[in-house]
Amino acid sequence: MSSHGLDSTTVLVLNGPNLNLLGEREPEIYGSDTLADVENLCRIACNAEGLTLDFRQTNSEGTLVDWVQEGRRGIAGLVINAAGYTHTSVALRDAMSAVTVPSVEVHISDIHAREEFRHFSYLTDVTDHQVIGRGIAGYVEAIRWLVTRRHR
Ligand code: CA2
Repeated sequence: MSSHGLDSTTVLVLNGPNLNLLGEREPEIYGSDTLADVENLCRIACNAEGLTLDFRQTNSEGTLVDWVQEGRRGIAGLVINAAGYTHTSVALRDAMSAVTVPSVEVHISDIHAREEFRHFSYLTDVTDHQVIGRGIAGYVEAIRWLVTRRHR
């Protein structure tokens, strides 16, 4: 979707490196749905709440930092699956720590049940909520969490 026109009804969903390959391999870990399927689920969840979805993927750390900065204020909420950068990126963590809107960290797989190097996330204590190991339904859960948070 377009990268402009963010407003108070926008849910920004950011996806990090290699998530464009979702559904292509490792279905036992990530399932066989594609990122386009994830986007469709997110759009349905947002539309049902009168929210507008802006769904993006990049393989570039700097682009993710730029997008987090873009969404740091004035939107309904931010959902991020930083993929591999979850476990490596101080820069992304620093960007997330400047976010003033509600934020949710999502991981399709249970990072705590996998290799040791996936157990630590730089984003966990700079996000308001985490949805981990729920498959792609975790994105919808994250959007629903933002909605309940919004109506508090
Ligand atoms: O479980 C998740 O959502 C992850 O964020 C996915 C990342 C991984 O590095 C994290 O530890 C956990 C990997 C995303 C790339 O996924 C692929 C899927 C199919 C084929 C190739 C890569």
